[in-house]
Amino acid sequence: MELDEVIITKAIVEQFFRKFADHVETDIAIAGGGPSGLVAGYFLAKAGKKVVLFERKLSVGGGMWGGGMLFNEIVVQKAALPILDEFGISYREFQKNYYTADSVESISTLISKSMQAGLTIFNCVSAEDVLMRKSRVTGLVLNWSAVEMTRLHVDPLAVRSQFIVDATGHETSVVRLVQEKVPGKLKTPSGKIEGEKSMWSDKAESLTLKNTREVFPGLYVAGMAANATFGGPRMGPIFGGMLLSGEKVAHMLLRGLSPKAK
Ligand code: 48F
Repeated sequence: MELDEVIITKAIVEQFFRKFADHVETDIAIAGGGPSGLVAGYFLAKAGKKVVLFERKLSVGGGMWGGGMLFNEIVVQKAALPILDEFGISYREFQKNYYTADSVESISTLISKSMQAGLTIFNCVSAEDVLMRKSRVTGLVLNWSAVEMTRLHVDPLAVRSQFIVDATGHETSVVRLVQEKVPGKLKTPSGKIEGEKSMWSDKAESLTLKNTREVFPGLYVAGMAANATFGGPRMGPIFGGMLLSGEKVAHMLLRGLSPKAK
């Protein structure tokens, strides 16, 4: 049978719009598709929640692909090995408490297993604002990253969720947007973004978990965004804290969620 370019086009367009329309109202919307956002999405989807993730770049995965300084290995400490086991990512012991995993295997597996668990991902889409009702973040305002990059004057669209997770890494994009709109109201010591501190792996890894929490009604932070928001240091290419942070935010949200979005 002859293949028809118009049918190929219709298949993509119709299927995409069905998928998008199905995710304008969800239980959780995650901004940022690095390791913390993907792990959060995995556990939420696995628990049967309706969860969508928007990633600014063409390739999902954030800062994990390149390991450390483009040496494509990551380090994971013992405490996070159960998450590597959950995903089926292979690792080797380097010395006591230091394990290494191939960064490409790690991130590609996080992406594929989270999607297979039910997470829906839209790539090349940026969160450029939030929806807010009665001092609560209730959704994300989205635009194509290409529109953002080319600075075209095009209005965005919006999606609504019971909870939003800022997993945008060092950029802390969503918290930054809230800070601009309602200055001084974040649940941080100063009411503002405290800002990321210099590298200190040990301290950063434990603080990432502690800082994974609600920063404004309806808005949670995970991963490096949590440390940037609450003033923790960066940790470099050790990823246990990122994985555990994603798991922690998922469990916090599962406790707070009312029945599944339609
Ligand atoms: O930076 P990223 O990997 O965040 P993470 O999950 O992990 C951090 C580590 O990779 C590493 C580290 C650990 O040692 O410090 O940096 O906290 O992924 C964040 C993703 O968010 C996307 C960005 O492109 C990246 O892929 N992003 C940033 N701003 C937006 C966004 C936005 N406004 N909308 C959508 N995606």
